Amino acid sequence: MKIDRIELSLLRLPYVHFFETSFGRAYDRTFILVRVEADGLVGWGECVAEERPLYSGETTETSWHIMRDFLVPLLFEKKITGPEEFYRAASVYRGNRMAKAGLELALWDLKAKAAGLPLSQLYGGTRAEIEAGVSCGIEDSLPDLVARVGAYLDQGYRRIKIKIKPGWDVAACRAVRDRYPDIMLQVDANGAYSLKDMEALIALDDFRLLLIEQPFAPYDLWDHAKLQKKLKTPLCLDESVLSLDTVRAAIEMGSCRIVNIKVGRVGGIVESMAIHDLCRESGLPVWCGGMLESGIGRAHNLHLASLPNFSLPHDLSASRRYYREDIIDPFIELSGPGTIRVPDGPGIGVNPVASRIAKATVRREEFRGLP
Ligand code: OSB
Ligand code: MG
Repeated sequence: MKIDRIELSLLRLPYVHFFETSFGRAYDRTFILVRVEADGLVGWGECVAEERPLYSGETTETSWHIMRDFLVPLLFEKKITGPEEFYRAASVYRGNRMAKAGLELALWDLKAKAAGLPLSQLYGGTRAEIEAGVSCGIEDSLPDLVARVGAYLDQGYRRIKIKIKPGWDVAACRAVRDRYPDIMLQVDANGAYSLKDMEALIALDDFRLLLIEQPFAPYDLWDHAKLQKKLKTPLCLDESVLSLDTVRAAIEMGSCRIVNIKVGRVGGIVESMAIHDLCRESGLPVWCGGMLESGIGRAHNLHLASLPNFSLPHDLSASRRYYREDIIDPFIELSGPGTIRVPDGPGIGVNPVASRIAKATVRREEFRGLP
């Protein structure tokens, strides 16, 4: 296989409903689509870096720069075609994991299409359907939040995550729990707390939450370990989990009992699978986080989530939860109450729609290797 052409596109898609976290409110998403052509096949990846460096230090512009000036030349110069080979070669560059993952995903899609297999089969996935979940942003009022949770439950979702921040935490959990005493509920702070907020965090222990996600800053494995000792509820790390090594340290320190795996944040599928395997050996369940991906990134997540230790419900919802016009055909839908089927066609198993991609594209650049 020889890579003929790589195309990067910057897309902007409006959300169906604004999404507010402890970082602020967003009305749309800007992200980079990666399209790689080889031997008449096309592989697709999505780089989940956001426009502003809030969730991560990477942005759409840093990722574009790293892909254009370092990763794409590396691929062409070394005549790399396989995702594992790309992962090893790209590891000479530090950080920039979302940029690396965007390209690696496209190479995985190509590899699976060349083999005529769905990605999940290439990964050793064991599930045909995964447990879906919805991540609910911060709303203008508690009644708005409860109404939104109710609407998602009516659509069939069975696990709800709510975003919290200081001042929107205990009351938000109480409002949802009072109305829905038995649902699977969890919270995500995106690192908005510090040790001085211990009291509010310990109060969350009373709401029978599945987990509390990333209360403290990303680098802060130590304070997470201190908090975990004081809680019955499992802590789950998101932003802190950058690599296999951080997961090993977190497990040894007791910083969490559950791990959220995001393929972009950890720098690709190879790293995600290594984290999955370590957590499995260590007795920690993992689940697949989301970055409000388009259908292309979400299809990739569905395949990853088919691995055996992805045993808690995921931040994986139907296309219409996010976008009115998702860029794939068919849309991702719930296949039963709270479940989504893993696509079973070759590669990502969903079809990108050129016209919708063109409509959402704000910039594009193509690269070709030497003949
Ligand atoms: O912290 O999990 C997060 C979206 C963007 C950035 C960070 C996060 C999220 C979500 C959305 O919670 C989950 C989804 O894609 O459904
Ligand atoms: Mg999170």
